[in-house]
Amino acid sequence: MPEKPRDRAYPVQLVQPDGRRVLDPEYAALVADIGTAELRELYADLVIARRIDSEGTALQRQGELGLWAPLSGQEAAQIGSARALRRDDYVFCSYREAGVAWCRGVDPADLTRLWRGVAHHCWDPDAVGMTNPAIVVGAQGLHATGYAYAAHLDGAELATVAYFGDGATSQGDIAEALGFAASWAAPVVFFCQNNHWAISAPVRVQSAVPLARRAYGYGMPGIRVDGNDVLAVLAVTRQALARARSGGGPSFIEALTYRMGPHTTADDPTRYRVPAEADEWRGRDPIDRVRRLLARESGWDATFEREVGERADAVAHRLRRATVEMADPAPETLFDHVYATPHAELERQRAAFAAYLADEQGAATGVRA
Ligand SMILES: Cc1ncc(C[n+]2csc(CCOP(=O)(O)OP(=O)(O)O)c2C)c(N)n1
Ligand SMILES: [Mg+2]
Repeated sequence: MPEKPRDRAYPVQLVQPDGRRVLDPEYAALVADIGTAELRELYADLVIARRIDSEGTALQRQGELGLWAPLSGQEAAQIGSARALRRDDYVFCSYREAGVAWCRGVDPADLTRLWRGVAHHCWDPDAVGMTNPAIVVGAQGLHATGYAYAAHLDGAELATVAYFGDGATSQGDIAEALGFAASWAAPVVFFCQNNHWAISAPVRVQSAVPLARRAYGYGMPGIRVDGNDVLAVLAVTRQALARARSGGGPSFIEALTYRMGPHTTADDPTRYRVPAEADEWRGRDPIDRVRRLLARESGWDATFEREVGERADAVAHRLRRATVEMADPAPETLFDHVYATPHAELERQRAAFAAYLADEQGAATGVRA
């Protein structure tokens, strides 16, 4: 059995919202190498993640994307966990992890292809060790577990991370992944971003106990962390990854955070939540927190702030330009890459679709085939 995690009354936190450090020798030791220079880089990552997000949202509002799933508010959960990873680790994500993608080295020009509807994918997963956005809630937990277990059999010292939300914990796929991973000691970290909402369903209807506590029932440690504290998230993720890579099996991390924006650009959160909730979380903003910490520890100046802003703008510019210049694919290519090998039914559907398109064109031009 895994060690029963110490039942902490509060989530792990290393920096308070006002930028003061929290005395926690156990977890501070895990990020002892993060000095001012490294903290500045984490700050830049947080700002860039938010900038990617605001650009994605703007592009959707301007009609350039069909959909965008905003991450605003969740930057520290994504950056802190992703910066704990090694190159050969593998990320299995949901649809909201553009900040993780940034850390994995996904070209900003590749981030929107799927959301623009011009391809079935955004980037080459093996080039960056991260899967493409997955819409089927929770499915990636199984993929992360299978990959991790296979790597374990191969003797590879790597770990996988499954990113999913609070709502996904109610999915059978996540339950199956947790059970299998624990029983077979698969080196996977289950990283749950508890942003308190699953579209319009509040987290309280997903579980009667803190989500992390459920991990123990599956046979793995579960830990709650302040998901808006990038250093705390880095610390707990490093701990879980080290455990996974050294044969200690899976862990469950519940990062407490908040989705500041809508579920997706197709959602209107004013219909199901009160503004006071977001106001409260604004006071725990993950970027303000690191800015205050840097200011307290003489790591902040106007030049640095300007440079980070310029870096973020350059990323956003690349993302925007690539998006608006993406060519529309030929409609028949919709059928490509759906199956590994062609088959007769697929060909029949492709031919029927081609005939339909020809008919549509004929109707538009007045020339019927
Ligand atoms: C299997 C499945 N069921 C339902 C949906 C519709 N759906 C999309 S996102 C979502 C809520 C997920 O909430 P959560 O896991 O908390 O993640 P968050 O969106 O908050 O990041 C639902 C129900 C889906 N995409 N897949
Ligand atoms: Mg959620």
